[in-house]
Amino acid sequence: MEIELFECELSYFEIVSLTEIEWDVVKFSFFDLKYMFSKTEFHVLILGIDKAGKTTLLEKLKSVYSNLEGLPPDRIVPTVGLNIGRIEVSNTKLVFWDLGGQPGLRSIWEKYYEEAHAVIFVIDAACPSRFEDSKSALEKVLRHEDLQGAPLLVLANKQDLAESVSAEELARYLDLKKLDERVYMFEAVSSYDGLGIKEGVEWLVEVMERSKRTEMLRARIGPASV
Ligand SMILES: Nc1nc2c(ncn2[C@@H]2O[C@H](COP(=O)(O)OP(=O)(O)OP(=O)(O)O)[C@@H](O)[C@H]2O)c(=O)[nH]1
Ligand SMILES: [Mg+2]
Repeated sequence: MEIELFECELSYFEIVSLTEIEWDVVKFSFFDLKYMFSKTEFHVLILGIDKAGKTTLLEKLKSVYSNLEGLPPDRIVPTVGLNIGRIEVSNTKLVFWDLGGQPGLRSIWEKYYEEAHAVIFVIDAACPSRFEDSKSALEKVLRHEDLQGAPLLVLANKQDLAESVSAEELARYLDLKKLDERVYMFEAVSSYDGLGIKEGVEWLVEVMERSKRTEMLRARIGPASV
């Protein structure tokens, strides 16, 4: 169908006299072309309990991947609504949704699950007294059916602090049971100095590009979007 579109030129008269079925063919081909030339767009949820460093991470992502200066840490306040950040990595657009992690706000997270291609779960690796809270919040996220098959990147944040534990230690501590069929990775990062952030994002892009979850979202939304 696309070839036909390239090979024939329709006059104004021919366009106005197209039947409904012919219009469907033209529209379908147009959307297909738009899809072929548009960049892939992925939605990534940034979750984690309060003070884990989610918004600081989002601002660091903006400054690492775009010309925008992210907000400095001392201007970041606890999140109550939603912060959105857009970046481009190679030929891929990433839209990050950063939500508040205070206990009373965590029930809002699930409203974003259906549309998400992947999840970044941020943990303050320098605060073991709150690991249990992070573990149960993460387990609840993983149990939710609207997030089935979504790749998971767990970030052991605040590596610039001497007392922080490594990504391996954090993984051992969390000892997550519901990870069997999920693509996941633990990465040590610092949202202050940027350590580990590029490695994490590049891994995420690679796994989202070939994940079943992406295929499922693509089929649901249609050929014009991811
Ligand atoms: N040392 C250090 N501190 C960090 C790092 N990332 C965040 N912080 C600090 O941790 C505190 C919480 O950071 P936020 O980014 O507001 O945390 P959040 O997860 O968005 O919190 P909520 O919006 O309440 O859910 C702030 O004082 C940050 O400056 C980091 O990599 N290293
Ligand atoms: Mg925040």
